[in-house]
Amino acid sequence: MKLTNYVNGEWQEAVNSDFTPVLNPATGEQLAQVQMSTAADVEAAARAAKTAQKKWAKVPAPKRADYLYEIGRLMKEDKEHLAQVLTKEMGKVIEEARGEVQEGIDMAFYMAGEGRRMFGETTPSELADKFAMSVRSPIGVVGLITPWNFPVAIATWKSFPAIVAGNAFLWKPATETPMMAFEMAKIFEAAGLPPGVANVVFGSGAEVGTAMIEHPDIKVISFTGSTETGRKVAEAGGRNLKKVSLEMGGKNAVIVMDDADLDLAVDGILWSAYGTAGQRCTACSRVIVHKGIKEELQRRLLEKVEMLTVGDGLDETVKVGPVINKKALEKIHSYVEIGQQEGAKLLVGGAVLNDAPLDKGNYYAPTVFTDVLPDMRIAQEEIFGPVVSIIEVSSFEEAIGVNNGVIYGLSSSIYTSDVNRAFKAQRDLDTGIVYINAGTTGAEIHLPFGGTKGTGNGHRDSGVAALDVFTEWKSVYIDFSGKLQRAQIDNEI
Ligand code: UN1
Repeated sequence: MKLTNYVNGEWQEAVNSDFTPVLNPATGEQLAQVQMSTAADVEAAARAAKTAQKKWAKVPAPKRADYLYEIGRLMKEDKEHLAQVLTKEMGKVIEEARGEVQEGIDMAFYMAGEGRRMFGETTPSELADKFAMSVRSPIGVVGLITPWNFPVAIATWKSFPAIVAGNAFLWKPATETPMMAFEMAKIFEAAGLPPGVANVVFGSGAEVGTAMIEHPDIKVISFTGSTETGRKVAEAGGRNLKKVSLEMGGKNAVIVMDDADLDLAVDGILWSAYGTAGQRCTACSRVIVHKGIKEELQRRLLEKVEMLTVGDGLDETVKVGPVINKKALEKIHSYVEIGQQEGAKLLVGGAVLNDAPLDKGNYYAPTVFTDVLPDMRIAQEEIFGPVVSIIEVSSFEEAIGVNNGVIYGLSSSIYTSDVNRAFKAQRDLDTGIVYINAGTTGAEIHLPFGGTKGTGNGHRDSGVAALDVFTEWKSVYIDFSGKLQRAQIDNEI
């Protein structure tokens, strides 16, 4: 199968005809070939989007929302097929793939609801016989750059608010997961979205991403990916005076206090550390544990880690799928070596799994390090794989300090049965998402998603906050006095 761009409601070959193979990370098998577009394709898509957006902005928001209801319905109808493609292409286990598609469906219906809200504000004017209000207005053409780890959900967090708010978009999905974008584009087409409102351009970040950021008609760039790339996007975006919304890395921790329900904590750690083979921005990669229960927590955790089945995610009994590609496998292993050199103690895992039947895919053993110190590289840098570092602390305050002592700020979690500690923690943990008595993953689409410090730049995906990225405030004053009324001058009582 050859995946071509979707531009102006048509399936179009890119200007140059280079294709790159798409591989199944579980088997190494080639699934498809994807078009590697150029700046010329971005130009064509931006032109189509600009024309389409002018009309789209005039469609009333509740009508724009009707397309999202239809998109949601089609995704629901196609849920199992979408989940199967997702597992084959990205590797996450089928149960999680179904969950991710569900996240997209939820986003469709939630954002469709915004079509009938999209509240503005009315505000008293300082002048008599004058009415003041602020309304959300569409921005124009927006650019979406999405990662491979959540190829459906993250795309919906960005594209659905863009649609309902009256923008047209140009979407560059990750080169590792174009099939999901292709499936979504088919759904946009089937839902009858007017040509040019949704455009998908496949290709590399260096070529297509750069062209999008440099394009004068693309007013917003919403990016999810690494902090390193995000910084470059922000720099180029700044130069071009674009609004840039960034969601980047994480180094998320689960804190386990000495009054925690340990079995509950172990289940939360397992799910958030090894789900998606640790390849979530929200994945738990540090466990900060009170010294009083460290040995016991470690014992219970190890018992369960050793039972995790690793394999092809299409097998319903498998709990941990492959990682995305060989490069990721090498990166994960290099961190394990760094951890050992730094003096951390490897409790389990720490190896590439390549005995048959796993020899064709990219599998890494679920790994636990202990006796990790907070400033070691394995406790500071994002590994994006199934590797957990256990760090011992002696107090609640120390736990909070260790949690906050990284450059990232996406998600954090604390297990405690003390209600006072729980409330203090939700205030003092300096991440964009905090969980009490639950792991670090599992964000729901109607709440803002994003993080502080090196994770973001103040914007949020998802939730009603996403509308702030894709709309601009317009302040409207209606003077019904029939005479000149001067603000700041004619307002004495
Ligand atoms: C991501 O890791 O990039 O909260 C997104 C979660 C999911 C979304 C993760 N709902 O883990």
